[in-house]
Amino acid sequence: MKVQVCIVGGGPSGLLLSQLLHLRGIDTVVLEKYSRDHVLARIRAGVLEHGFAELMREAQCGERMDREGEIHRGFHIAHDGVLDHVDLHKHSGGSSVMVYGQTELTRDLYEARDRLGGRVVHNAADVTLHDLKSDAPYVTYRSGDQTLRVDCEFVVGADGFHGVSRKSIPADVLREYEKVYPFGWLGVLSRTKPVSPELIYVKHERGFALCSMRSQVLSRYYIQVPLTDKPEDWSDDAFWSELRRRLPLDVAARLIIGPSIEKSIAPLRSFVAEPMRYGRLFLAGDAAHIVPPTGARGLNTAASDVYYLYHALLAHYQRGDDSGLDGYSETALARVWKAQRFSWWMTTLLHRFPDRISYDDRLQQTEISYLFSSQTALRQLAENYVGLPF
Ligand code: RFL
Ligand code: PHB
Repeated sequence: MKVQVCIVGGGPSGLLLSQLLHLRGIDTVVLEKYSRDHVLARIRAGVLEHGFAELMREAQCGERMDREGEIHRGFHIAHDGVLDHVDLHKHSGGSSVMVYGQTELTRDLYEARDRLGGRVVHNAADVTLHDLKSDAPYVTYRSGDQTLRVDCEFVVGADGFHGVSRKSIPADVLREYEKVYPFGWLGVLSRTKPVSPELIYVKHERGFALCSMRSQVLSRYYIQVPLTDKPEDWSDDAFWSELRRRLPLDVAARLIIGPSIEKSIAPLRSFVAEPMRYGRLFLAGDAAHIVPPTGARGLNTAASDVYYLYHALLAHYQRGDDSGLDGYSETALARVWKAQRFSWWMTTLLHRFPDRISYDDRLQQTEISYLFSSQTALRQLAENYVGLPF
């Protein structure tokens, strides 16, 4: 097979880029390691920034998102038994976020790819990238007992944190920055009415908690747990009672519980790989960087990579202008690091660190009281949460 752009990874980054390029007449194929059902069984992000929602509309994938997604103009932070409000709309100068699940968004992208006859190969095993420094790179993969080859002009590595693309960059070229947090988030999805119309981030002496949602009938809750815990260690009853203990009393009293339909633990980690380009390979999304979920930046940062790469490839194919491709790594990384900074800040603000000292506790309390006493501090939070401009 011969295409202009071979995209490795059929998650949101790969699918969105392939859809945007296809609409502009640029030929792509997406190679995905797993089946579509497997990809659609992942429960991940829930909060989309305005720029991402715009990109979904440009990709002609925004219809259901605009119908079923919820616009949120603010969220709460619970601490010391009180519930403080962050008015995103007011403090960001009129912006808001969209609450729409990554699972639904990925489904919409797959359906859009089907409608246009886009090529997405599932169960592509042993994907291997070749000759990335040449003008004629190619990718091989195994399907059953056949090895197939895709010749292309560019390769996009959108295969997530555990993918092969980043690992195809020689170790003496790649620089990796990593911070592993000493806890994880235990997440539960339940078919219940959310406890609050807006998200509640909770700082509590027993550990962080988050009340989120996918719709008015589907709730998503998280609690901070030690890294040694396993989802099987937590019965539904144990989860609900721990969540209740971390919520302010009146919120706990309103919590509606039900059987979990998904329960999983995500470790918290920050990671950045530099550069995001090696020859004809461009990395996008979790393949190049991940953040702890606290600031809801992961998928949104993936979307800004897609935005830069889409425009860079358009300029190359439409005008022979390679400045966007040449500047891609630097441009994308500048925004990536700002998302890293914000996620680190929110994680540090709200979690209970096992190795903390009393000084850290007082600083954390002071940071919270400063936040809610300063319009400038609230503006900084709002500006980052709704998404910095692309
Ligand atoms: P993905 O989604 O990991 O997709 C990569 C795809 O590549 C495939 N793949 C391969 N394909 C071919 N060959 C190989 N060798 C391959 N290896 C892997 C995989 O099967 C997969 O289909 O990366 P992508 O597209 O860059 O998207 C990134 C997002 O998934 C991620 O950043 C977010 O989910 C992070 N995140 C959140 N982000 C937000 O912006 N807002 C949120 O509210 C938010 N909440 C979250 C989150 C992530 C979480 N977890 C579980 C990590 C909440 C959680 C709990
Ligand atoms: C989610 O709904 O899964 C979610 C929302 C906000 C976050 C992280 C996860 O910061």
